[in-house]
Amino acid sequence: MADFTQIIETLIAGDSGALEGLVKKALDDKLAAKEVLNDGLIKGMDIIGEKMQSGDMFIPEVLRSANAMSSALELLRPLLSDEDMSVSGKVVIGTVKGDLHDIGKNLVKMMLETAGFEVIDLGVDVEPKSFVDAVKENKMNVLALSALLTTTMPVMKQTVDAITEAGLRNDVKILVGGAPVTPQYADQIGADGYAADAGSATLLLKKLMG
Ligand code: B1M
Repeated sequence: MADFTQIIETLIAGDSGALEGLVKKALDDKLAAKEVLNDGLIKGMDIIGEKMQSGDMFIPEVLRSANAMSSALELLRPLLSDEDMSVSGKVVIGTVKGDLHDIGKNLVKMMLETAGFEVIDLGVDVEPKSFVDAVKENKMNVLALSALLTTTMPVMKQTVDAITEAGLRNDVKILVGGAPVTPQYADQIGADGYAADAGSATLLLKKLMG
């Protein structure tokens, strides 16, 4: 496996410019975009999570790293594409109310778009009603919910319930994901599916859309 130590350390340092340079170099050296993503950037974010938990990194530093990650992802975007562009699906995506984490959600959005899905992104901190309105107004057939905090997972259930109450449950497939979410939780709240990462989210949706 290639050595991603420098990418990981630069991500942790939150140096966007240097990180972009390293990612470009890795791609010039013919490393696969998926490898740079999974073994470099995502691994780095996991270490940042551990440092955050142990009090070795604080919010402003984590935010700098998150911004560096986002610009590095933009470089990878054109290379994470899928050859099969034949899917037709209209997806509303967002991070649920109370939750500001958007890197994973943006990655899922990016992969869905490159797989041919039309995606409306409502951003972060999205109320159940806003998801309902977006599904209704745009006649979307998929709702994709992201949550990174155990405290915001219940908002996923509130959102599924709001969709049901609005009479839209049969019109839309609901997909949930995010680090604390499990397949059991997806079942428990009546979602149609759970995906552990952006690649599986795309595969699962292709399957659900038949
Ligand atoms: Co926060 N944070 N954070 N944070 N943060 C975590 C999630 C945490 C695990 C860190 C820790 O303590 N170890 C912890 C949550 C603990 C818990 O609830 N279990 C935590 C906490 C506690 C907090 C605060 C409460 C801290 C505080 O204020 N004291 C606070 C909450 C703010 C809020 O949301 N209201 C907070 C704030 C922040 C920042 C704003 C500083 C920043 C977010 C910036 C941003 O997103 N723009 C931040 C970050 C960066 C993290 C960590 C370090 C990294 C998250 C990340 O981007 N990972 C995170 C630790 C960790 O996850 N290891 C942590 C990379 C990303 C690619 O992975 O998002 O998991 P992920 O997405 C994956 C999969 O989960 C999946 O696909 C992606 C990969 O392909 N996926 C889906 C995600 N959504 C999906 C949807 C799908 C399908 C798959 O279908 C719809």
